[in-house]
Amino acid sequence: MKLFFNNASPFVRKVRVFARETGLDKNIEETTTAVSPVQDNASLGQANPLQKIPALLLDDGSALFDSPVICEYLDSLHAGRKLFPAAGPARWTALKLQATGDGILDAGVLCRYEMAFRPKEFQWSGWLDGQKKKWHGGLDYLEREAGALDGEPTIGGITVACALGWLDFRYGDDNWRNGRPKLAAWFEKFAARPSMKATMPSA
Ligand code: GSF
Repeated sequence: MKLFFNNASPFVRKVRVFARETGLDKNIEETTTAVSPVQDNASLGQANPLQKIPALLLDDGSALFDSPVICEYLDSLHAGRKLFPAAGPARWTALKLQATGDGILDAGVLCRYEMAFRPKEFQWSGWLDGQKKKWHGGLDYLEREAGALDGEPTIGGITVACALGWLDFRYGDDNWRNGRPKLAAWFEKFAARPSMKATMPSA
């Protein structure tokens, strides 16, 4: 399997952490891929028509995207404890945590694109503030529901941890830990896992 990846992408990090937690990382070759919302990347487009990473090229030539789909596929490949719980309350909790982490990232990534790619004269602070409100809403929700993150890792915890790690990486000044002590304490423990330490973001 070949993973289109770069070290700055939090969605790719989800897949890399997931692969390490399930012992599948040795089966995945990584190919460095630059992405931009305003530049064509035809070779990535063959694997993912949306031209986003992560995309996973399988040995039969087919490809999977996006991060939730790739992670669920990886979960089908190993015989250990499943990180996507089977149908029932635990599954909905894990999926909702995943959706919250992904949503925080979607909002944060859109803000970065606004600032990095849109010409300054067209940037709109009201729009940036609106996205920031979304990611802060997600963080407040996680603080209220922090108990749901306890226990063995699931796709929910992995996603939330990658989102928080990315906020540290890109928006350190925003200080997401302020007023969110339970989430901060949970993250400190989770971030010490070898899978997280081996996948620290870098530019
Ligand atoms: C989001 C992937 C994404 O935005 C997923 O895989 O879960 N829902 C998808 N990837 C970004 C890179 S990153 O910030 O992780 C990407 O590929 N952006 C390129 C673009 O053209 O938007």
